[in-house]
Amino acid sequence: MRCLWTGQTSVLDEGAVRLSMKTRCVVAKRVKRAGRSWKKKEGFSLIELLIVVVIIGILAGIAIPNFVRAGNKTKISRVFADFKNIGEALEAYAIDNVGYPSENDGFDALVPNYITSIPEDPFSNATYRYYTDAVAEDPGSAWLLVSHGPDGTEDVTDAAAGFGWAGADRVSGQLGGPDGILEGYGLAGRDNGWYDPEDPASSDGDLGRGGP
Ligand SMILES: [Ca+2]
Repeated sequence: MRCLWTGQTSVLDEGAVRLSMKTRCVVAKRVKRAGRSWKKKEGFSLIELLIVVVIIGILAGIAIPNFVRAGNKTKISRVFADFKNIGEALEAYAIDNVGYPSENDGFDALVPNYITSIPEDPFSNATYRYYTDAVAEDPGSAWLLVSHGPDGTEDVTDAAAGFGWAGADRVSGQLGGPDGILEGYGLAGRDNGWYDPEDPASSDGDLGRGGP
């Protein structure tokens, strides 16, 4: 707001108008000064801003890992629920076909007669991995379903572990996760074996379910 009073008078009432305009001018200047002063007080100093940034950083440092852990927990539950459904489909298939699908046939052999669709691994956004000792000429005796686990990378593979299908390493049930078995399939004591939420060394581990 600019004060434009120049001392000129009105044709109606010179005194009244001049006084009124003078008053307006003074008020306008004071309001302007008050506004500047208020704006100065309103702003933050650099130190205040830095303190706010540090506090936000500390809070984020606490909240983000908790958020990630909660997300992982939900996904782990989903993985094991999916494994249960796929495992039941594999067993139903084995009854009708006297054996499990080979790794080459994979989940395609199950859909749609034994399961409507195969859900994706929430940790890889791709299909779960399926391992079995069944081959075209051999109905096989076991299967293993594997998720990438919270780190989102493939760590447990037949090539890495050398699965012993008939040996003591074969497991029935959940592998990794809060309630899962942490050994089996030649992966005991390996950092890149099954995912153990309590053990940071296994943070890249995978999740699995062995059957029957
Ligand atoms: Ca992994």
